[in-house]
Amino acid sequence: MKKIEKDKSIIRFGVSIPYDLIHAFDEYIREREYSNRSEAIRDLIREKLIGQEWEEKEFEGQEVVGIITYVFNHHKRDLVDSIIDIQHDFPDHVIVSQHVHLDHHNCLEVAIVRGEPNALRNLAYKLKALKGVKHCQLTMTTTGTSLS
Ligand code: NI
Repeated sequence: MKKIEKDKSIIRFGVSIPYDLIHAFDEYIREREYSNRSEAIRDLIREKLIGQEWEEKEFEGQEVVGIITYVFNHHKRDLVDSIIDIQHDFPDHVIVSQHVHLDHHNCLEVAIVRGEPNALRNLAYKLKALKGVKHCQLTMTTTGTSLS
């Protein structure tokens, strides 16, 4: 009988995902005609890592401006305090933030930030890690000084 060698370069792992999220992901997979979830996940990871690498090279050693957009649960009252605390840890970076009440359950905030890319990333990661923050995205761009 032929012995099947296990490919050690492929790692399998289990992931816990909320029902709504996997439902949306399966929809994403269907639209793009992926044959399975694994291939779609591999592509998303590659895309994310390549995007990050590009961004790191693009802005290396420069001061940049950024916009952090985050949507969070309005009903988690301690969350607003945590968000404010994090912003206070970056007083030189946060230029302005604006709060919008999206609907009965959700708030949107936009923070305009400025500084070293790593500091801005760090700030965005801290916001993203808060429980109740549903979405958080940092977009960076040039301050304009390096462009003629
Ligand atoms: Ni609100």
